[in-house]
Amino acid sequence: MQRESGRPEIRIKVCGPENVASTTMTELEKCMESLITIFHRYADADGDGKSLSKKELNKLVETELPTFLKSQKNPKVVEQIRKDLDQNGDDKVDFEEFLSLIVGLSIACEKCFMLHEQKKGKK
Ligand SMILES: [Ca+2]
Ligand SMILES: [Ca+2]
Repeated sequence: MQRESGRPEIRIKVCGPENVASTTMTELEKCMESLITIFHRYADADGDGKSLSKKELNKLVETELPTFLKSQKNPKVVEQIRKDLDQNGDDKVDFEEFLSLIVGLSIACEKCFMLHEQKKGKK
């Protein structure tokens, strides 16, 4: 499978059986686990757990990103997101494409956060 997204290839084996029993996960590790869990909670609905169909993505955004959804005035925003995310054009959003959404939103949130912090600092 060839990706032309210019993203760095990270080939790290993290799923060794020796790691499964690990109980002390850091905050960041928990975050990553949550992303995976949430993706599959929705992606598995139609039996194809590798990707989110249109319906599955709608459900995920409505349920998991309600604040973001409310801040959007365009009622077709999810449709727009799906088109933007779907880099290989198969009409579905796979895990990597889903991560682009999370990365994009996180970057936007971080900017808000920094602005907020700056304002607080000026008081
Ligand atoms: Ca699916
Ligand atoms: Ca796709």
